[in-house]
Amino acid sequence: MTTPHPRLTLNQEVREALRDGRPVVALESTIISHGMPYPQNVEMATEVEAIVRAEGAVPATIAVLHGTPRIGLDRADLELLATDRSVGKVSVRDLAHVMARGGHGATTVASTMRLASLAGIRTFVTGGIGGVHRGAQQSFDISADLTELSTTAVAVISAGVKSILDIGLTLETLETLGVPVLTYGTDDFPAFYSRVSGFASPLRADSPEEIAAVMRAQWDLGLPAGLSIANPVPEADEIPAERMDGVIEQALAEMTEAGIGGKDATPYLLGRIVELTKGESLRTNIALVKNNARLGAHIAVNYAATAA
Ligand code: PSU
Ligand code: MN
Repeated sequence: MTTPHPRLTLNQEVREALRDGRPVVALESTIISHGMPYPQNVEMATEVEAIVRAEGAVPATIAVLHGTPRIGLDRADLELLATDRSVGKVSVRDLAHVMARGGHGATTVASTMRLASLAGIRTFVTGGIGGVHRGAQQSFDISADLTELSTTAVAVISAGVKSILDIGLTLETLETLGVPVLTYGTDDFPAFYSRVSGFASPLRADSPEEIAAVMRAQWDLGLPAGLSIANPVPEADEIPAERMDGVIEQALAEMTEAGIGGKDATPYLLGRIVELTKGESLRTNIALVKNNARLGAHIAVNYAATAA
């Protein structure tokens, strides 16, 4: 990667790391602006960057600021994303519009993947990916994260799929789209807050080296899809599925009652679940993102080492 894309601004640390072939880990910003309350959001973003660094990679948090897609942010940028209510939730369909208007945008998994790929970053850490919403048979609400995974060569490390979504239909859709779904260290596909979803993982990987080898083989073949790497939340931080089920049912019922849908659905549900669990879900969310940052950095280090 010698010529960064002309519409992107990379900070110096990220630019130099990519130039030298050193490991870089992309991080999204919707989780900061629309996924967690202040000040836990900015604390989480700062700590996750520190973990990535401690494990030997360079963090690149991604957002659109003043109309420019930025790869690698500083403390003031993170603070703005965490506090400024004018920061929109920007998925792939919204990218060009927020750029043309010179606005601020927090990028979702889908748009972060696309910008990371344009910058030459192949490893991306988040908390949870979007998927097929429950009731999608009627609403057609299927996250653009899934279509992006089918076309963009980035490995996305998450804690699986939340049961606010239809986990079975999400896995079926990922199969149709040709996206490898690998769970780290176990045969059970995880459900974000819980280590087990009741669904078997399509594929399994037992080391960061193995995951890096899958990435290399996938893209050496010219297969277009990214990878979904599911990393179960640590046992000490999980909320058992039985306990989350009732909370999620209640949040979904209230959302329907309030007539909320579309891009507001996921932020609404996450916020309501934090309230209903009296903050316990937020602690779990933060713990699993940090756990993913550790694994993601190890994957990026191993992937860089496989370069020819
Ligand atoms: N899941 C979380 N926290 C989040 C998101 C998902 O636990 O912040 C965000 C991610 O940015 C993801 C987006 O890409 O929600 C999916 O939104 P939608 O379902 O509208 O595609
Ligand atoms: Mn949606």
